[in-house]
Amino acid sequence: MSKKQSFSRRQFVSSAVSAATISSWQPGRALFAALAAPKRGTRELAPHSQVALTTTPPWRDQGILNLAKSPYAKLRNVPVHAVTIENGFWAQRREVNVNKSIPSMEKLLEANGRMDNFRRLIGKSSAAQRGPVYSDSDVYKWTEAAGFALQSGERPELRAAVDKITKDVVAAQQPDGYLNTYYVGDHAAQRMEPRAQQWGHELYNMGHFLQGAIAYYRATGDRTLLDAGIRFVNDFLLPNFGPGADKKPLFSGHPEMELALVELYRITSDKRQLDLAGYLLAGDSRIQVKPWDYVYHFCGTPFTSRKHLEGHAVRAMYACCGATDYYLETGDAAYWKTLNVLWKDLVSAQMYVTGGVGARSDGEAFGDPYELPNARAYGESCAAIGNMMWNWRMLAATGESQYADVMERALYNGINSGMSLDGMLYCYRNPLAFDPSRGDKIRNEWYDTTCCPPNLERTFASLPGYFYSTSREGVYLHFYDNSQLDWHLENGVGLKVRQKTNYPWDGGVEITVTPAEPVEFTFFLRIPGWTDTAQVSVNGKPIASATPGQYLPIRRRWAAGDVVRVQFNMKPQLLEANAEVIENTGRVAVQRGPLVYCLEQIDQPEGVPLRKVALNLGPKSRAQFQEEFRNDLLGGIILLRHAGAAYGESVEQSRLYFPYSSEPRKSRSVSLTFIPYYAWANRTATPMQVWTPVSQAIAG
Ligand code: FUB
Ligand code: ZN
Repeated sequence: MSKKQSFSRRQFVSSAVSAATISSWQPGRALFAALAAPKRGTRELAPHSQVALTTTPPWRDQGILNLAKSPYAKLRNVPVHAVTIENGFWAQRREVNVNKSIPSMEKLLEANGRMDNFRRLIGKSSAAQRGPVYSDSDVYKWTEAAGFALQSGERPELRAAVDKITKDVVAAQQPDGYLNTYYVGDHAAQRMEPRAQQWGHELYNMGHFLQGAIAYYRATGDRTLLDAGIRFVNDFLLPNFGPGADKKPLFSGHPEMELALVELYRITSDKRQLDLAGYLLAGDSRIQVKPWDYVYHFCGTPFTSRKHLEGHAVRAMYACCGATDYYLETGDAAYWKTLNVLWKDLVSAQMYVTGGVGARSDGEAFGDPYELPNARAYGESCAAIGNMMWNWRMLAATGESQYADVMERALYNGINSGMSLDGMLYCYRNPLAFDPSRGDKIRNEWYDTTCCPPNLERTFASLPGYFYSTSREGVYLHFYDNSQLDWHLENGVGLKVRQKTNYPWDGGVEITVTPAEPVEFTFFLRIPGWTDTAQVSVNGKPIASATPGQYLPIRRRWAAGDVVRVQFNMKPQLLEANAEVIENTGRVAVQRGPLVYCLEQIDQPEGVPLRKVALNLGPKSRAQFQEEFRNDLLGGIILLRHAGAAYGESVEQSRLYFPYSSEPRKSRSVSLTFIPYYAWANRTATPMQVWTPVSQAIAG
């Protein structure tokens, strides 16, 4: 029996519609009614008039997600503008992002015809359509990156650049609300046909459109793009697609629209948009695809029937984001159960130590459990970003630090590696071992499928919005870096929090808490899972019970100038992988604080190839790392040195197979130099590896 057949219509409907939507529902009619009924204040308006938008909080104060009214969110987002990341680790990165990456990406999108694709439709260009079917999303993701950058402050040039392209994009929208630059002309007949739904990315593009439109709206209050997105959803999708005999079924093909629809719902309060997200997540049994396609596309079959992560990794991560968003609004227990099953699968068998996901290049997909190859790792930047986005939603649902730990792992490593230090080159794949002699160029300015570069840009631009959350009890601090929060508690009392630190190089953070008036609340301090000890004090008085991997709740009456001091243990650690991860047998990875380290050939002694080295973990040298801060190297890093062994070439070992010998292999002592993984491939292309073999045979 195919997966599809195993779901009854009732299961499908019940998972698509929240109990809140329908108090007494008639099978087969309720979802139809929920999606089709005109809503007062929205559909009763003429199609092109403006939909009323939520005013809680006002647009300027909405976070990355507007969870202000989400009934199942424990934590609420803090707007991007409320956090200023100052001189330090992320400021450097974000500076490059906004001054180099975002402007250069605009030029590249122009040079590669992505903007002309829109202009052609409005008679402003005669250039032929360029790029794959998902090319529109490149422009929209860039718009989102610009939108987040503008949430952090005025940038007239950037704003003008967005406004310019926005005019052309909106002008290219069809009168019925449809918008796509590929399914026009000769391709118009295929528009939203089953095959196009499966492979054509029409909904994926428009999902990114909505995200870009929302970020830009939250930066500027300009709703031009947002209104166009609402037209697409309200005038084109809702009247024509969805459950019910008079509507065509939808298959999202590449999940993305789901999470965008929920965020749109958070702006419009139009429940049909949330229901449509639920409908997409549930799948429509009228669309039949091959069983393999339900795996690959990670949609089309009820999300709540999923038992493990599989198929295309970005699709799966975005589906999990959408499903968590849907849960945050509906509290549907079946979703929560599935999300937990999938999350467990993620952290126990599918995630790289860098936070990257999606091991296989074939299908850009999750592999079998524990299939985490190093050199062949795919680890697409977009998938690591999807991982972080999903965990942000899980964190909002629970307030549990385990989700922030995954976010931090992905952010500092598998995401951060995706953009070169000068902000001009990008990794699509983020492997954990690499040999350039095989001809692969890992960092490139442009990819014809250029999903990752603007995705990285929007992530770095949105970063301030991930530092804090609020809850009814107080405020949560998730990420450490020099920064200032200027926001308020949920009871309205103003709150400033200043962090002073040299994190992630140093484990000490000084946090000054300044409420507008003395007030009792809980300050939830994230104690990262990677530290084995954490000393915390408030105004010099030690606070016991800081537990790694949990938030430390500090409840007290806070007054202006209270100081929390935190000290995490930054001693480098050696990590082993589960024995099922066969490639890592006998190997260790090095992590210091949140940063995973790697060996790059260029840093090793002359004539010592990486494939012939081992870390000397004999009794005297075990985990004895020397740390050196190098301001002049890779933007300023702490590099680590450790005793190692370099094996010579023996005649036997040059053969494919040779007789076993119990004699220890001959080696000489060398010093191995590790750099943070995110900084790899920023110099001459040389081999790299994260997991290094261990030698115990040698006395240290
Ligand atoms: O299909 C659109 C994007 O292109 C996916 O998210 C990436 O994996 C790449 O295939
Ligand atoms: Zn990508």
